[in-house]
Amino acid sequence: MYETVVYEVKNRVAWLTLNRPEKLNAFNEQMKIEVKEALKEAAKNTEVRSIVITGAGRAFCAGQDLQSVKEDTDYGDLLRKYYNPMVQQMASIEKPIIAAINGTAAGAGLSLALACDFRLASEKSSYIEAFIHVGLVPDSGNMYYLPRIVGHAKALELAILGEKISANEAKNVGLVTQVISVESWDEEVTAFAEKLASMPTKTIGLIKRYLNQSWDSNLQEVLEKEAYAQKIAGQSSDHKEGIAAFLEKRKPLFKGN
Ligand code: LHQ
Repeated sequence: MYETVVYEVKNRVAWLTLNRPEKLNAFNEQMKIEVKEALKEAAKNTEVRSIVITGAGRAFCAGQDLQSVKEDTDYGDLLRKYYNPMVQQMASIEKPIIAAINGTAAGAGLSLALACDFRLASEKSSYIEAFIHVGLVPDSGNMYYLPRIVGHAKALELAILGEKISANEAKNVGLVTQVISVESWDEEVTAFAEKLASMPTKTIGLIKRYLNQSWDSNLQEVLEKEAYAQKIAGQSSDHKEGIAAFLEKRKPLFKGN
């Protein structure tokens, strides 16, 4: 049983809710351990074909719990022990991960959203690279993902000026995929997650793996990786189903393998 997160599986979707609302879902040690554990569970469960990370209450996540850090803590060690493995775990999970950003995403809470594959934004959500306000640098993959998502100049601006931006501003700079109204939030997030869960999961995993690797590869290497991935995708049962459905003029029923 988890204490700081709620984890449930419904209709092929794993829902991971950060659950320290009185602390705006800031990461204490327990929550770092439990998020990693719940993600492991979702990755392992073959029934699960998409993963949603969201927050309880009015925030998505306020980053590191600043009240729970001991004075003599080596922040480098803290990152190496908890945050960095979590970000690497998320990149290595070959299922789509959706950040359903219900409210404020700050500091490492924003990094967590950036490490997801999709970001759905509630119209109430806001985004702040809070690190600078406590004299820290962006961490937990923030300096990797932010410039790749919004471009170098905008990343620098957000990281150094540390201004809070709204959901609509986040959409305008490409930080989030979609802004959703409060009234249709649950329904639209569920529909998005369930749609992803009905897609060819194995192929999604390959796309995720090789798009990530493309940043460190040259054209020749990417071409070879595409050929390798396409050989695997071409042998999947979802590919066979996709072709059969196309020829029979019907909707495909993908099983995820
Ligand atoms: C919090 C927090 C919080 C504890 C709100 N902790 N209680 C990695 C490795 C090593 C070391 C350090 O850091 C890192 C990565 C990081 O994440 S560094 C950045 C850490 N995060 C921040 O600096 C964000 C701090 N929070 C804020 O700036 C604001 O609270 C935001 C902008 C998130 C929300 O503002 P408001 O909506 O005005 O809410 P509030 O400030 O009134 O907060 C509500 C409560 O939540 C309040 O508690 P209280 O008992 O007074 O009601 C806050 O103290 C608590 N809270 N963030 N990170």
